[in-house]
Amino acid sequence: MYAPTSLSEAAAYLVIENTNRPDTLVSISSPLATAVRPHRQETTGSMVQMIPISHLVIPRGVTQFAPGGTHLMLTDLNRVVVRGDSVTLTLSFSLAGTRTIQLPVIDYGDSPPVATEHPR
Ligand SMILES: [Cu+2]
Repeated sequence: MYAPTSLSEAAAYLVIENTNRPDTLVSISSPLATAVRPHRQETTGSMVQMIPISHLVIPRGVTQFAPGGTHLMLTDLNRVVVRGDSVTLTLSFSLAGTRTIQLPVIDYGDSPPVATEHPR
């Protein structure tokens, strides 16, 4: 996740590897934020819009969230996070159940960390 410049919102990116049947991400929560929702970004001309996705389908294989595309939007943060912190996210999938992960906080311009977490 990139260190946010305000407490109003932060964008988080991750890689989900699904070795099973297509699944659906039904909800996400974090102790850091009032709400976490998947968004996709759409560019029409010079207009950039973020559109909430209520049920994000996770196909078999690798799903990459990335700047300019699908991301998780955390809103109403309850504390300041800076580079080096980590943020807990709990993701609930309709088939795979609940997974809790730790997302490292980096600054814009830092290279994204290599995914190493394989929660069970
Ligand atoms: Cu967004």
